[in-house]
Parts: sequence; structure tokens; C-alpha cells
Amino acid sequence: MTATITAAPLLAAYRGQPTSRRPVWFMRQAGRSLPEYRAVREGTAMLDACLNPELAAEITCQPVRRHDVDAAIFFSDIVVPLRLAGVAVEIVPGIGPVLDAPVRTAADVAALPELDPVALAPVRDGVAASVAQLGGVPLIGFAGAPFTLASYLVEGRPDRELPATRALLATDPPTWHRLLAWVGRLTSTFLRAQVEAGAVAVQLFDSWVGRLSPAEYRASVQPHSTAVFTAVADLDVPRVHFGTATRDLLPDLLAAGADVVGVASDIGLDEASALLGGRVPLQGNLDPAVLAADWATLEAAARDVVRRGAAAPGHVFNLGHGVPPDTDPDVLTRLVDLVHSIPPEQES
Ligand code: 1CP
Repeated sequence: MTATITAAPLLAAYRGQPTSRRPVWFMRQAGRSLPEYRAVREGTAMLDACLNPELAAEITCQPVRRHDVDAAIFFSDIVVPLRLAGVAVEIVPGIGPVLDAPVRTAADVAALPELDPVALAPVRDGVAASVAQLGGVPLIGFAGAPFTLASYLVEGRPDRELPATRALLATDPPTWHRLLAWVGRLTSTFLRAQVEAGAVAVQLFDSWVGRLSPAEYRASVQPHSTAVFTAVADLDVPRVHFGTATRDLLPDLLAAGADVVGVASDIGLDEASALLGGRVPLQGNLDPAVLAADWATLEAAARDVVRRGAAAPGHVFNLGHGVPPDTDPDVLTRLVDLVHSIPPEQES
């Protein structure tokens, strides 16, 4: 890691240290809200774009060039390692990840192929090409957490109620645990490849984990997320753990092995910080819906996030979830300028 990257505001905030400016980036910043993204994606299927190193690097860098955000996130998807392991999955426009065959039985789980790290060459090459173009702006690697990725395998397609996932968890614990252990190995391999190729932080997305009670989470999910965090611990990069609707789960998400907790918009950052003992750097959590509001409303909401975020030892400004596809990119640029312009002494 170069000295410039080590001193980057993103990494300082992730470590709970003072920063030269308040870092900001957006989940799903690389993607559909940008006209230059739609232009380069024209005619290329989503997963083919992810596996084309030059194209993935170009899309990764687009939001950094346009918005002056403090981090890039590698353009990929949580299902990319499934495809590279040989699982038949496609990202269908307007729907999301769809599998040829859902994974629901002990036999289905036993038949899942292990991911050969060699198959990750397009990911390593895409990360390396991104880092080469980013000129010192940190690159975040990411993966789907075992629960959220398993939910796509079990449902076979997006379904926020997760009926088949919850049924498998409740009725066949041995198969459930074998499935999550498989996903955990897959996710660890995917994350390691990104860091070895130049990513300087990682984020584990457990987007749908808020569907579980704390007791369910601890018994059925947390050990597998811990295994992922442990598998990348020796790489010594900040590990961010994100989920939505996690008000009741925040201490458990931290205890899974994270260094930073990503908070969705259902709870204020000051309250989240208190629930975590006031000692954990946080990332978040402007409500993405506010991006469509008039500027005065958006500015007030962003300042409120900054004010509440000051309760934590470090704060990386972000949304509470991904950028909605119909967001005006100029609003994001203006928001970045605003967040950078608020001096630390005006936080409280
Ligand atoms: O054609 C397209 O443009 C497809 C839309 C798209 C994009 C741009 C998908 C399909 N994935 C992505 C990229 C992506 N996915 C990134 C890129 C980096 C960035 O943040 O800019 C990231 C981090 C993801 C991660 C991801 N994929 C998550 C976790 C984050 C989250 O939003 O909760 C999840 C749950 C997915 C699954 C997925 N992939 C795509 C869609 C539409 C979905 C969600 C489907 C659903 O509603 O369940």
C-alpha cells in the first residue's frame, strides 16, 4: 500500500482517526444512475461486464472522476463468485440475480462446486486495472455475506420475504449450515483475491439479514460471517459490515468480526453509536429516498447525518442503502461537495 493511500481520509475514518476531509462514497455509485455507465454497458450483459477487466475498471473509476468521492468500490456483484465457481446464474435486467435451479436440499448443497482461486483471474485483473487508474483513491473490495448470498441461492431469484430461505434455516439446520459454510468459503476467496490485487478495505454486504431475530442470527448465521472476517484478518485491511433493518442486530454484526459498521437509514447514527458503546467507526446513512427531494430538504438531511455521525469515533458518509437508479448524478456531485465543505467544528 502506498503512503498516499494509507493517509487517505477513508482509511483514517475507518480506523477512528482524524481526517483531512470528511470521507464520502455511495453504495451502488458505480452503475445505473450514470449516463457514462449506461453508454459503456450498452449491449453487454451485467455479468459479462463484471468479468471484463478493462470494462469493470472503467465503470469502477467513473463515479470517482465525476463526483470526487473518497473511495471507489469495485464494479462487480455478489453473485460473480457463484458464476466463477460454475453455478448457473444470470442477472436479468429489471429483476436481479436468477439461478437456473434453486439450491434447497442436502443433495443440492452437496453438489455445489468449490471455487478455484485461479478462476478469479478476471476479478484480480479488474481490481489491478482499477487501482492503476485511481491515482491514490482507495478501492473497496466487497462480497455478499453468507446469509444474503445464500438467500439468492435458495430462493433462486429476488424475493424480499425470503420464504424458502427461512424454511430451510428452520427445518434442516445441518443442510443450512453446510450451505452457509460453502458460501463463506466462496466469499472469503472472492474477498482475498480483491485485496491481494490492490483493494485496501472490504465491505461484507448482508443486505437482508434484518429479516432475522438476534437469536436466529447468532445461532444460524453469525459463525459463518465470522469465518469470512477471520479468513481475511491477516490481510490487515478495515472490514466493514453492512445490512439493512439491523437496529436490533448492530452489536451482533460488530461481534461477527467487523471493524466498521455500515448503518441503514432506519436508525440515527448517534443511536447506533450508543448501541455499539460509542467506540466503533460508522458508515452511513442518508435515506436514499431523500436524493429525490428538493435541495433544501436534502441539505438539511445530510447535515443531520453528519451531526449524528460525529457521535462515533470515525464517520464515513454514505447512503443507508444503494443509489436509486433514477437519481440525478448532479445531485450526488453536489452532495459530495456539501459533505466535504462541512468543517469538523460545526458537527455538533
Ligand atoms: O444491468 C444492471 O445495471 C444491473 C444492476 C446491477 C448493478 C449495477 C446489479 C444487479 N448489480 C450491480 C452492481 C453491484 N452490485 C455493485 C457495484 C458496485 C457499487 O456499489 O457501485 C455492488 C456493490 C453490488 C452488490 C449487490 N448485488 C448487493 C448488495 C448491496 C445491496 O444493494 O444490498 C445485492 C443484494 C446484489 C444483488 C443484485 N444484483 C443486481 C440487483 C438488481 C440485485 C438486487 C436484487 C434484489 O432486489 O434482491
